[in-house]
Amino acid sequence: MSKPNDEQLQMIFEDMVIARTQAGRLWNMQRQGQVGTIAPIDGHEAAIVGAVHALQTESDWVLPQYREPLGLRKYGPEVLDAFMLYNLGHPLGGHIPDPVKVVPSQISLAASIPHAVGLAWGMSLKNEPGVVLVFFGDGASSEGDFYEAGNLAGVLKAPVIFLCVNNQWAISTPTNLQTAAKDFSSKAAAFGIPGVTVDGNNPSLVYEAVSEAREHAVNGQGPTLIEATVYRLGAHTTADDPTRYVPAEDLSAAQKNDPLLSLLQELKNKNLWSDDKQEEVEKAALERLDEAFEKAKNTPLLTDSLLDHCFASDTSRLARQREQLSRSMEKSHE
Ligand SMILES: Cc1ncc(C[n+]2csc(CCOP(=O)(O)OP(=O)(O)O)c2C)c(N)n1
Ligand SMILES: [Mg+2]
Repeated sequence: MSKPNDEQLQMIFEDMVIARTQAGRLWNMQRQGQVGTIAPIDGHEAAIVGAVHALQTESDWVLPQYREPLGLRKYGPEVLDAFMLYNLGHPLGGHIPDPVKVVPSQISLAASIPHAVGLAWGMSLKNEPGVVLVFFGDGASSEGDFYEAGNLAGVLKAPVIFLCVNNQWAISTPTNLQTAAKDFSSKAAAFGIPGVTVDGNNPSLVYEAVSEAREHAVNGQGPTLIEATVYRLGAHTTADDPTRYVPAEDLSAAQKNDPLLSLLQELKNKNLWSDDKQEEVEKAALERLDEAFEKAKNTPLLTDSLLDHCFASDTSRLARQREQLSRSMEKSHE
C-alpha cells in the first residue's frame, strides 16, 4: 500500500496552506464586493489535496464539485486562473486549457458524475492510460445522477474513483437527514464495487485510499467509492449564516481536529516545516491569488459567445437574452 513519503507530505501541506490562505483572502474580497460567491474550502483541504497528490496529472482527470478548485494546485496555475474568470462572471470562465486534465467546476449537484463515468469509459475503450476522479458531497449523493452513473460504472468497470467528501452538511441539512444508510461508502454495495470510508482530516489516509483505488482501476478492476469524512469549518458559502444551524459545540470540536493543525505539528516535529516557511508560503499564496485576480479582471468579457452557436441568426427571444446577458455582465464587471 502506498503512503506519501516525507517530501510528498511537505508538498501536500504546502498546498493545504495555500488553499486555506487564498480561501481566507477570497472571503474578505467577497465581503468587499470584489469577487462573487465563494464556497470556502476550510476543513476540506486534507481530503482534496491528499486525493489529488495520489493522481498522475499527465494521465488522470479530475472533476470537481465547487469547493475544490483552490485544492487542485498540483494540476497547475491554470486551475486558479480559470476559477477567477468563472467567479467574476465570464460566461465561458472556468474553461481550463489543454493539456490540464481538470474539468471546470460547476454548481449543479452530482451533474459531473455521469460525465466522469463517460470520460472513464471512453478512456478504457480507447486504451488510454489513467483514471478519472470525481469529487462530490454528501448532499450530492442523494441525486439520481449518482446512482445512475455509479451503477453504469460498476457494470462497465470504468476506471473511475468516486470521492464523496462528507463534510456533515448539505447547506443546513445534516447527514442524518440526508441518508438512512450507516455511511456513504456502503452505497457502493448496490453498484457491486468496493466502498471505503477514510478519515478525510488525514491526508496520508486519503492518499493511500486513492492510490489503492487508482491501482484497482488501472488494472481493469473498475471503480471504487471513497467517502472522506471531514467537518465543514466555514459557512456553506458567502451567502450562508451557519451560526443559525451548526451547533457551536460541534464546530469547536471540529476546530480542534482541523486538518492543518495535526499535520503542521507532525512536520514541525520532523523538522520539515517552520514558522518562516509558513510565512513565506502564505505570502506567495496571496501574491499568486492577486495575480490571478488581476488577470481575470483585465480579461475582456466575451458576452456574446455563450449564445453564438444556437441558431444561424438570432430569434427575437435570443436577441432579448443577448441584451440581458450583456447588461448583467457589464453590471457584474463594474
Ligand atoms: C441539482 C441541485 N440541487 C440543489 C442545489 C442547491 N444546492 C447547492 S449546494 C447544496 C448542498 C450540497 O451539499 P454537498 O453535496 O454535501 O456539498 P457541500 O456544499 O457540503 O460541499 C445544495 C442543495 C444544486 N446546486 N443542484
Ligand atoms: Mg456536504
